[in-house]
This record gives sequence, C-alpha cells and structure tokens, in this order.
Amino acid sequence: MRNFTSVHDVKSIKDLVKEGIKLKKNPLKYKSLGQDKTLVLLFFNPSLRTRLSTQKAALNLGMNVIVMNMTEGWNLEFEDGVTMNTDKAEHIKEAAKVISQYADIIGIRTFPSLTDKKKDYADFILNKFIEHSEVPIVSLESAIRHPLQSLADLVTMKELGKVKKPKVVLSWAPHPRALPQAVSNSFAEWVLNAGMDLTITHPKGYELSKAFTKGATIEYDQEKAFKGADFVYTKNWSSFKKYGKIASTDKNWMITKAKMDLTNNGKFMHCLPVRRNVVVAGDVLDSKYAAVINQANNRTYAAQAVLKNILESL
Ligand code: SN0
Repeated sequence: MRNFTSVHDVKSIKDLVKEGIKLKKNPLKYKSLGQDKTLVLLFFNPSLRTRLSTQKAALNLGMNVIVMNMTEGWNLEFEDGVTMNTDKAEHIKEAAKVISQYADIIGIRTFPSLTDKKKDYADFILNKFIEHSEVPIVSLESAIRHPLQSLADLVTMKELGKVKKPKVVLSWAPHPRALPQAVSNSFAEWVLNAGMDLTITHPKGYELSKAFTKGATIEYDQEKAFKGADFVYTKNWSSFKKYGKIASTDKNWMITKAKMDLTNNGKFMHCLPVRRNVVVAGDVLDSKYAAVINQANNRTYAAQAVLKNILESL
C-alpha cells in the first residue's frame, strides 16, 4: 500500500482487520520496522484521538513523529496558476515537496468547507497533497472520508461481534452544528465493501451520497431500524443534498436507552467526540451498550496496521 485514503487503497479488508487485532495482542512486535523513519502529521483542524492514536501507533513501530498544526504555519495556496498577491504565502507545490524532505510518510487532516460541494467531494486538498508529495500520504480524515476511524470500527465489530452476519445500523442523530458527512460516508463504504448488511436511518433530507451507500437499506423509521440490531453506529451529519445545511434538529432522533433496548443487545458505537444528551443520552454512554472506548482504543491498532503496511512497501 502506498497511500491510505479510502477502503479502495486496501488489498484485503479482512487481512488488515486481522492485522489490527494481532497488533493489539503484541503492539511492540515490530518495534524496529520504523526505526529512523519519520511520520509528519499535519492538522488543518482539531483532533484528539487521531492525533494521539496515530502518534502512539508510530511510536509502537519505532518511528519518529513530528506534528504540525497547519493553522500555525503559512497560509497555503492550492490553486494552480494564480498570482499570489493575497494572504496565502506558500504554494502547495513547494510546501508538499518541502515536507517530503523531512518525512517518510505524511498524515493530513483536512475537513470539508461544507460550502463548495464539488471541491469537497473531489477531496481537493488531500488530492493536492497526493499530487505534489514525494512520500506516501495517510488521510487523518479528509473532506469526505475518515478511513482510519472506519478501520478501527471494523476491528471493534470483529472483536465484539457475536454473530457471523451482524445487523449493522447507521443512525443519524441531532447536533447543534453542521458537521461533515465524512465519518458516515466512510463507515458505510467500509461496512458495505466488507460484505456486511447495512441499514441507514435518518430523517428525510439527510440522504448520503449514493457513491458511498450503494447496497445499503434506507429506513426512515428509526425504531424500526433498531429492531434486532447488533451494532448501532451513531453520527450526526449535515445534508448532502442541501449541501452543508441542517435539515432537521428533531430531538426525537437522540439515541436513548429505550431505543437501545429494541436491539439484539446491540453495541452503541460513535467515533467521538460526542455531545451527551444531544446526540445520545448520557446513560447509554455509561451503560454496557457503549463500545466507544473500545473504538478509541482500537484507533491505535488500526493506524499501526496501516503504517506497518506502508513501511513494508517503502
Ligand atoms: C468531526 C466530524 O467529522 O463530524 C470529527 C469527528 C471525528 N466532528 C466534529 O467536528 C464535532 C464537533 C462538535 O462541535 O461537536
């Protein structure tokens, strides 16, 4: 594997999930693989889990890690052929090549604008880095996907799954802000590519891009969707159709214990950060239903499986 930006970069999902589970049992087994190799992590947006778990993963592989908050550097210009007489001091052509002199692998977090659908869904900034970088690129959540999260989610489901063919539900939940579709797109794409059944439930107007959800069942009745579910993956997202807009804030869509009781003793999953008593009732997070800390823990081993794979190809 060279770049890791989506499930489509992965040769075998099954093997990568297995690798994550194996690394969890023996995280320091490949401590010499990354020796004298440097991972540079670039953050255009906030991060807690991704930043720490990816660093931890790299350290477990013996790598050096440098983290840079891109809001503290020069403002980058991504457009070709422009006259650079605005507030943007450095072009991506120089910036990506310069960073490549210091890094063996580059990780990038870049959220969507939620205003320019075309540019966001072309994953403009991530692809500009890929175009001009001289080293492999790992997505730390791009405008439209969060593949390290999705891989950790598949590791978590594999670990906690009681049945061979689980019923997986992706549920929209209310939120005060307009959030990206990235986590949901990515989760759907990985689950469906892994051959699992997926039901997506949301109010009308929150249909995700079909490019990510082809093969999923759409159910507008949330309680119906929850019946017999083995995993309830919850996430807020803003509208894809009325791009970046909040189409509903219906409080009735919050995940409650009564709703979780409809499931097959299912697990409540969320990528975090999560807003208690807005997205999900606090008592669900404090109950046996919650798998969110397992998910966060597995972020390390998912990132480690990916970095190991890339290091082996260098
Ligand atoms: C981001 C998102 O893509 O939805 C990152 C998730 C890993 N989430 C947020 O920005 C939530 C921020 C908030 O205000 O609750």
